Amino acid sequence: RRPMADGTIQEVVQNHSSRVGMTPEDLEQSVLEHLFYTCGKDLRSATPLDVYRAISHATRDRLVHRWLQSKRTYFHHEAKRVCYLSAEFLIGRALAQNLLNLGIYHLAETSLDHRGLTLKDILEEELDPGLGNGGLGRLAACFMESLATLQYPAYGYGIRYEFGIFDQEIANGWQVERGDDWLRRGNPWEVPRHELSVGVNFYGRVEARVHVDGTKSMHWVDTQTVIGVPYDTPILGYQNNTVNTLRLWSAKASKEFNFSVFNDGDYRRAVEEKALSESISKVLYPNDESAEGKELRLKQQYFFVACSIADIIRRHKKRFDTLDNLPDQIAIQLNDTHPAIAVAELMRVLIDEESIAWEKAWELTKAATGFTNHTLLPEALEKWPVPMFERLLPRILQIIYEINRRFLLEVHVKWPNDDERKRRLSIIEEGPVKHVRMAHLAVVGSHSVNGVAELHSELVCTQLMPDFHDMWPQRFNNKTNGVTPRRWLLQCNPDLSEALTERISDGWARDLSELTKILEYKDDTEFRAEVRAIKRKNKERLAKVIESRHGFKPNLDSIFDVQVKRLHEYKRQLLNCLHIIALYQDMKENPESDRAPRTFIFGGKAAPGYMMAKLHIKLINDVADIINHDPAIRDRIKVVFLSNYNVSLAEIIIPGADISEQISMAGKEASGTGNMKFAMNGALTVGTLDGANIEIREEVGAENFFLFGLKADEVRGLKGSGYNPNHYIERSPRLRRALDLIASGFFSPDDPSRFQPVVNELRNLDTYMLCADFDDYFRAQFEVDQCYRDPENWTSKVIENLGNIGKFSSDRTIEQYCKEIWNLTPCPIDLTESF
Ligand code: 7GP
Repeated sequence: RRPMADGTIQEVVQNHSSRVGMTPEDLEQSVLEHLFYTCGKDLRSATPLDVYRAISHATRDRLVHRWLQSKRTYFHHEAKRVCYLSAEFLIGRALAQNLLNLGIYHLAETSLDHRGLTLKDILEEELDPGLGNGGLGRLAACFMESLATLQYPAYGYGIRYEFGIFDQEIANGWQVERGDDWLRRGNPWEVPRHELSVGVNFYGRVEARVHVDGTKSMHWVDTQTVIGVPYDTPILGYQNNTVNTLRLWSAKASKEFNFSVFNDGDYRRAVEEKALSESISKVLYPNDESAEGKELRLKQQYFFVACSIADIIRRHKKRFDTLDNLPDQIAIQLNDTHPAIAVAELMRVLIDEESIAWEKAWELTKAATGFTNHTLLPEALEKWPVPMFERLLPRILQIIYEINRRFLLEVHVKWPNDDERKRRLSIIEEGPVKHVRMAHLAVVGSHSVNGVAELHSELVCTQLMPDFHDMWPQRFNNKTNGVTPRRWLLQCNPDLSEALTERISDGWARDLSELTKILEYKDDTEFRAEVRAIKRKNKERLAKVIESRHGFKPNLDSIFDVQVKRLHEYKRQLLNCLHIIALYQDMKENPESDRAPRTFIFGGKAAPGYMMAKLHIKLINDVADIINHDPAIRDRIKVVFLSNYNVSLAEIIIPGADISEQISMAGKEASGTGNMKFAMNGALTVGTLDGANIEIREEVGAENFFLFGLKADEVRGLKGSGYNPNHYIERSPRLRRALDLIASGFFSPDDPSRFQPVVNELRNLDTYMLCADFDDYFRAQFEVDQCYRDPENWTSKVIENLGNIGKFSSDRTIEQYCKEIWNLTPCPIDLTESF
């Protein structure tokens, strides 16, 4: 044997058994080695952070051979892969997830225990990567996990924001934002790949060159270049050998600094240019469902898309000497319109760099690309002013104009002389300032357009893009969202997981439809008691968090009634708050009234510029302050706003919930995914017929779901015929009284008119129809109370929810994307195969 043989995966792995071995001793050895060699510490001097780093590296080591082997397998088997382009990946903490998916969680507990350390505490050392705002980013993370678990070749492409979603503090009831410096402790999960850096062009101008043979080519010249450096994070499947890659791009200046400026003595300006380039990947825009018209945001989008397309083409050309088979090899999925510019960028690369004819390039682009819409809110539709676009990306704008010209010709053939229709369909919106409509570009450049729940997909066809649906009805389809049961049951609810596994064995974690087997135990008194005991334990865990932050421990016998999600008027946290106020007034008026005690728990961030949402946070906190301190109420009502809701806090809150609030105005919530997580963890839903609530109710049974409110078509009808909130306020003494109490300054004695804007909106406009839904909501909540008094009945509803929630695994969603949009087949990884 040569001292340094050929260095194959198999050989390296053999020589480093402590780095891949799976006994407690192997792991212990490996952790100690990393403490020593990676952290430069021994056990005596190690801090908890050092231990976290060491065990993370020891865990990562166990992924590396699977990771390399996955890449090689895909390459050699020419497996078609999906490239999921998303401006957000809200992945949450990695260590516990990787230990679980490797199947060594308990082993790691044991190894640390040998050294007097507790894994649970070490896990808390990991900062939660917040590289997303909410549902859209978290969905991307669930998809990446499911893709790996189902052994599909997949790459996630996004931005390595230096600062993720802001940290939220609550100061005197108001939201205060702080920068999220999530990399300050280093990140053991990422691997930079400097050798795969990509240059991205901005600004400059386009030069047409006519060649001797009469052909013309376009050249984007005098550009400013920014370098994209990829950072790779491994995504491991559940107890298999698949490790896919999440590749996030970080912006780096192409010149460290401008030497001529430096030599002229202007050191500040020389460094400033560098800082400007690198600002591209500096921070995540914290808007949820509202477009940000800033140039820097467009730069971010083009930056990560251009890097990703270059990477895709590079890898393809390494394997094939043609691009004709591109759509047989890759599927590109656009996660909303943030990466929609990929349509034009892929065209640019195919035409300008690969000299492919327009028609052929267009065929390839459309065949490769799919587009998912995530919201119907008009304010979320991205539009870029043409003058800005032209300055920043002149060549891309030219290509978009050409795409549009050819598209409008197609429209003309289908509907001659229908100029109004052309105006509606055009990628370019006319007006004092022209705008590029990114959703139009995405639809025109894709072979598939999908919504994220049945109702939502239907509304995409009938309300959002009816003209496009007229044009290409076959292009539109639905893919109802799902969540990964590994993180959202196995990891966050270990006791419930164990109780399930004990009865129906462990198959549910890879096939969630197996949960139906638990329905056999619906009437088993022992199982029911266990379900209740587990919920109580999870409530206790949540209560401890509340106690540590708020100084009181909620009554574990109270209903834990939870609404956690981004703050938005359409999600109607305010309706929940009105119910609390009405309940409070009822109790004050009738102290003997015998309603079940409740703990109302809120969590969620408001976009920093969204004043009304921030005022709602303040209202919830002011209401909490008054009610929690009212001696007449005792602990029959408590209200808590938990600050800085994020993935790791969700993992504690969701298993501790009795009631899940999913109360958006019908027709506004595209799907929701929190709704699925709660039902999966034994909470009952109070909800409207919106998004995936409809399908959840269908699955778990109407009798196991607290329904209220207008339906989407009723909302539309009422809006159409002139909605007047006063009509409802007059007829509802409870609602009137609650509004009067807020308006009186009762909750804001230091500033009695503080909540006047809230009351005015409800009395004058009530855009989201809280007034119309209030009485029915109150009725549904009363039913919740009645039901909670009968624990056996409640538990049987909980079990019906659990047993019928299988559809909402993201595994099911991903199987549908693979079969119906991407045309992918699984590519299992064999660690013994050598290439
Ligand atoms: C969200 C939708 O609001 C939510 O209903 C859905 O479950 C989730 O996407 C995943 O599909 N949308 C966003 O988070 C968002 O920012 C604007 O949409 C682009």
